This record gives sequence, C-alpha cells and structure tokens, in this order.
Amino acid sequence: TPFRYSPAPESRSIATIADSYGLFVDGEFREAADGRTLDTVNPATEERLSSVAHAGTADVDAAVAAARRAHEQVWGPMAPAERGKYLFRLARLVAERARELAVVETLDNGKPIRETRDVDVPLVANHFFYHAGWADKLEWAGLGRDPQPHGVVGQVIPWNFPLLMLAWKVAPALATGNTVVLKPAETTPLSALLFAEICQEADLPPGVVNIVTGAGDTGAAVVGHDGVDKVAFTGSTAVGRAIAKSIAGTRTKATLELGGKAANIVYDDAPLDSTVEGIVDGIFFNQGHVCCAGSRLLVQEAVAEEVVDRLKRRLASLRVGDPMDKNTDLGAINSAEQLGRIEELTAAGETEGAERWSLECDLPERGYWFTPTLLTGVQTSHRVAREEIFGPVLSVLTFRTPEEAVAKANNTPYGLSAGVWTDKGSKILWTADRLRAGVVWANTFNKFDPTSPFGGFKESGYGREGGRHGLEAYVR
Ligand code: TXE
Repeated sequence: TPFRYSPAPESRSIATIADSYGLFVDGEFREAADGRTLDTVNPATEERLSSVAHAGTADVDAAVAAARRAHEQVWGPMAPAERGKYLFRLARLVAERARELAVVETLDNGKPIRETRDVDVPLVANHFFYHAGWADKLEWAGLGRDPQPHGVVGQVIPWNFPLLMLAWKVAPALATGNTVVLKPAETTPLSALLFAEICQEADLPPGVVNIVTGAGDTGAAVVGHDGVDKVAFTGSTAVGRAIAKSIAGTRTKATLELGGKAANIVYDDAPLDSTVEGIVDGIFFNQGHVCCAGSRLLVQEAVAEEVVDRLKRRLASLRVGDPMDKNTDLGAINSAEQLGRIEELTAAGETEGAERWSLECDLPERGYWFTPTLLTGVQTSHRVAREEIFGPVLSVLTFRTPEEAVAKANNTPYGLSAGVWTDKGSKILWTADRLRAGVVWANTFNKFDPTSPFGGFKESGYGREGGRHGLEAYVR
C-alpha cells in the first residue's frame, strides 16, 4: 500500500455504537423536532447498527441559527491563531481516536478496515493538521490582506468517504473563519456523529459545527436555506445540477464536486508490474466507490492482451468479504440501491457487446457484494465507457497513437481525474497537457494529499478542495 501511518500510541481501540443518535446542534445532541429517525445498517451483514435523527426544516433552521450566532459572536471575531489551535486539537483527537473511527467507518460503510485504518482516518487527521496551520496565514495563501469568511456554510456529503469528505469540507471552512451546518449521507451518518463528540471533547464553541443527519430532503433544506451564505456539495451530478439550479439567482455561492469517468492511459513502454498494481488500486480501491476512480483503462494495442492477462491473474488473488478482516481487499457495496445500479450498468455493458470477466469466489450469505469485474472490448459509445458505475468494474478500451488516447480520454461529459503510465517523462507532460481533467496522476493513481487541490472540469463540477486553492472557496 502506498499509504503508511501508525496510529497515535494512545489510540483508543474500542468502538461503541449507541442505539440511537440525535442531531448535533449548538454543541448538543437533540432529537429531531418531529421525532423522525432513520436506521443505518451494516452493508456487510444487513444488520441495523443504530438509528439517527432525520432532520426536518425546523431542525435545519435551528442549526443555521446556531451557526449564525456562533459566527457573529465567537468564531468570526476570534483571533485566527486561536481558531488554528482548535483545529490542531480536532486533528489530535482524530489521531487519538483513530482506531475507533476506523472501526465505526468500516461497519457503517462496508469498506475494508485496512483502508479506513491506513487511508481514510490518517488523511482526515492530516487534513485538520494542514488547515490548522493555515488559520493565521491566509494572507500568504495569496487571498489578499484580510480575507473575509462567507459566514455560514451549508455542506452536503456522500457515503463513499464519509469522514474524509467531512474533513475536506469542515477543515477549510473553519480555518477561514466560517461556521458549518453539515449533512452526512443517509447510509453513513455515524462517523460524523463521532466527530461531533470530538468537537465537544475539543471544547469547540457551540454552533461552530452543526451536524444534521437525514436524507435528500434534509440536504435540500440545508442548501436552500436563506441563512446559508455558501454551499459545498459532493455527490451525484444529477443532485449537483439540481442544487446549482435551486440557488441560481440567490446570494448563495456554491462549489460542486460531482461524478467522474477517469481514463487510466497505459502506453506500451509502461513498466508493467507497477502499472498493473496501479490499475488495480485505481479502480478497486474502496470497491470502486470513488469519484476519481480509474474506471476506463485505455491501453495501447501492443500491450493490451498482456495487461489484461496480468490483470486477471492479479485480480484472482484479491480477497472479497468481511470488511473487518485485516486481510480483506474489497469489502461490501455500500447499499442495496448502489448494488442495483452497478448490476444494471454492468449488464448494459454486456448487452452492448462487451465481454465480461468477474472474479469468482465465496461470498458471505448476507450483505451487498459485487466481485472485481473487467469489461473488455468496450467502445467509446457504450454506456460503460461514458457513465459512472461507481463500483468495482473496469471498462477496457484500446488505442494506437497518443493522439487517439487523448481523444478517447476526453470523450466523456466528465473531467475529474486521469492517469498516465509510461517510461518517458516527456510523454507524461505531453499527455497531461492535453487531458481535460482536474487531476492527472503519473505512474501512480488515487494519491491524495491535503496540499493538492482536487476538483473537476466539465460535468464533474467546479471549485477546488485542498491546498491553497481550496481555501479560496471559503473567503470573499
Ligand atoms: O448520490 P446523491 P447517491 C454518484 C455515483 C452514485 C450516484 C448516486 O455515481 O452511483 O451518484 O449516489 C444528498 N439536495 N456519486 O444517490 O443522491 C444525499 O442525502 C441536497 C458520486 O448516494 O447525490 C447525500 O448526502 N442534497 C459522488 C448526498 O446528497 C441532496 C459520491 C449525495 O447523494 C439531495 C456519491 C438534494 N435534492 C455518489 N438529494 C462523488 N462525487 O464522489 C440527495 N442529497
């Protein structure tokens, strides 16, 4: 694994999940005003883990009011260096509670413990540490002498990296002096609620972070609230489009991080051992529930057969199953709905003429499962070459010349990320210059770092998260 991390020695290892959780508003947990709840299940067993409050408009009103008060009375006037100290404290507490957070995330999401432990949670801590350092140095981020926060920020996040997407949203918002109302995804609310406990433990002033759990209606109430100054959304392109329409003509600003259909381009001079590992990481990491996943392999004809053979051999060694087992490579699909989408689109690929290869292995009796799958003989017009599958399915296309590779790579409505594999530095630069993608990885894939801006072109959205550029979205 390219991600290495040792949890803090004092890391607490026992995760307890309460039978029910309230909303986190104004520093306290409370039930929804109308008493509604929703259940969250473990996708690897289909067992209920807990129930969480389902926030309605009255709850969102209360959360926005608390965020406004906190912004005007405490967080806005606070010296930036003080804000930075709170962010350092949040980062420390995330690191201290790393094991607990990893276990809860794995149970709620279905992703392997190896990934939550080695990737998700360390990246979350890093994100807070990084932004803690910016809090009193914004002037040096090239944002002008005294950049002003927007005020109250409404944030809606998806289920594929529940805690990491929270960190990507909350850390820059707080570092720049905004307060937050955040809505986690309905299938993965638990790590956000643990984070709410961490905010209490850090003595973060009440109202600076508010967590309103719920479904799409709650998200719509947050982004449509007239007390929200800025919206940050990560999720489907369809919902992103609806959000952009709903706030058009209002004072609310937005950044949108939406879907992707990344091309992973393999030239015939690529070092094949590391390339095959990179292709596997690119699409099968997190069961392929990754917006920047390398879901389209574009491989140069001369090596196409060999690459596909090597891929099949490598995939045969992957372990699919219990996400809590430290040896598991692929865990469960996050929900029955998502499993249905993956099955439908993969079947469409076969109908359109692609040849399907799927890993065959024993799977648990219950839970939502889909084994690593290759679709070969895919054409650019096929749905599986254009639509986001958001699952462990790799569409394989071939090309002859670099020009053809670039043309095919850019031939989708998306533009989030891409990969290039070659032995020649000049080819990397030539290709990256021509790709319409927010991120281009060279001889690697799915590498994330808080210092690097991340975000899309075209229908993958607008705005950047991470790095100096990510701060821009949170100031005027
Ligand atoms: O996304 P939604 P879903 C893609 C991926 C996946 C598909 C559907 O292709 O198969 O989207 O996933 C909240 N106003 N991505 O249905 O609905 C919702 O409650 C405001 C890619 O889960 O977009 C959740 O918190 N908010 C993506 C969040 O939006 C609304 C990650 C995302 O859910 C809302 C996830 C509304 N009208 C899915 N309706 C990525 N970019 O990584 C729903 N929500």
